Amino acid sequence: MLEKIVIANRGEIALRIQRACRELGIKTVAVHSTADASQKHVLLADETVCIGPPASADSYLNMPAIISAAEVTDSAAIHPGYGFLSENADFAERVNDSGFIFIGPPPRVIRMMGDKVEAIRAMKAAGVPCVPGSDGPLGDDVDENLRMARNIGYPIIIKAAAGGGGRGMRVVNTEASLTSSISLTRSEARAAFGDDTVYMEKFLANPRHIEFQVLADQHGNCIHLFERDCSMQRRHQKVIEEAPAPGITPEQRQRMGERCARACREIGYQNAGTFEFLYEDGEFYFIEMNTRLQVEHPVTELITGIDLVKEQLRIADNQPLRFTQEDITLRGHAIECRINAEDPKTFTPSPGRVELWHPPGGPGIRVDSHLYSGYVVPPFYDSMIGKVIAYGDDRESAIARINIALSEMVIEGIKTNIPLHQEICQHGAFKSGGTNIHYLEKRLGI
Ligand code: MV4
Repeated sequence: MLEKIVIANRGEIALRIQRACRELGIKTVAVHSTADASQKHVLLADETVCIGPPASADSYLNMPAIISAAEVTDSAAIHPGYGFLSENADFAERVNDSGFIFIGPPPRVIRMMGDKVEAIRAMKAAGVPCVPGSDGPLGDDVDENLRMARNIGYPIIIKAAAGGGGRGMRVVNTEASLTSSISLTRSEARAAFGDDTVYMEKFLANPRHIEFQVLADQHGNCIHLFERDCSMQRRHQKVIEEAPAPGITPEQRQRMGERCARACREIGYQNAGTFEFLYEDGEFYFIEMNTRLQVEHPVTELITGIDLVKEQLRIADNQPLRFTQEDITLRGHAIECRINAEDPKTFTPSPGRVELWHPPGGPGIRVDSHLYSGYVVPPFYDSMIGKVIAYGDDRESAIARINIALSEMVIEGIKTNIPLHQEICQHGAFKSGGTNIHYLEKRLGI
């Protein structure tokens, strides 16, 4: 097994990765900014290295500083967590070229999935259903683009190949605005990503966001771990996730899961990954692949009993998967609420000192958080301060448990979105399942 690794992240996920390392007997090196010296995982680490000032660009995105930390601590590998450098193919390559293991897929695959046109091309070739669209980059031939959009049917959406996660997209409702919309999206993509490649898709009006988890080792074994529903979002930030997705039949689950696992084999995928789909009128449409561990991975862990981070570490250590697809079974239901340090009404960040922290507990409750009483939430990073995850025999009992947990937990000193979670989790539309991506912004009117 790997002897020692660098955790190139902060907050709850750094602590989560550290716990997995402890279970496997792996020593941990916490790299942190000057603002994060008192983070829980830093205090608990075997070794710590300060990698720069508070701004992410100078610390958690500082590739030479992180790789130097691996060198001076004689670490074997680097776990990037999520966000920051986790999907940066250049970073993964530099980690490998410096003689360390990047705990994630090979740089080539990260790069391929980072280009959404390439990702769709690969998935289509592997038999994964995609949204009807241009199946490649748009050219500058105005008539050709008009013809293509008319064939697909309006509304359509123009997306930047280098975008993703909601960045660099524009919906086009009528032919009259197509050409100017393509030009605008191109300019924005050039400015934002340094790449003006754009493509076209049929715009789905009221889809759900459903994603499949996969694990692939370095020996060609790939499995799926069912799906999550992440439709409860606001401005492309997920708020609540659950597994399995309400209303998906065992047959649909197995069919799509197996297609994802097969696609992994075909593209040479390794480590943990997620296939993102839009789901509308009973059909799945692939949109993007995330080549990292995700925030919402615990809901999958709870319904499968598999520790995804420990599996990531074993895969990085070149061990074959310890289970086949037939060994993976789905049991019960799990719901995760992301707790943010923010005003529950205005969504403005609310950093500051946590005067009191009383986590919820009891049967079926998991809390992934780096909070402690006296911890100061810094203003420099993402406002997520933890996740509360409830497991139950079925969706109804998971909802009952998440509501109890939300009413039990106490965070004083800063504002949090707990009241928002309570509103959602007591709302009839959520309780009946199958809300779509517009629910929070439209139905709940926020
Ligand atoms: C779409 C779409 C409708 N039709 N593509 C937004 C994030 C990025 N991952 C893809 N996104 C969308 N792509 C087609 N063809 C609607 C969205 C979308 C969305 C998707 C998932 C979760 C939340 C969303 C919120 C707004 C729009």
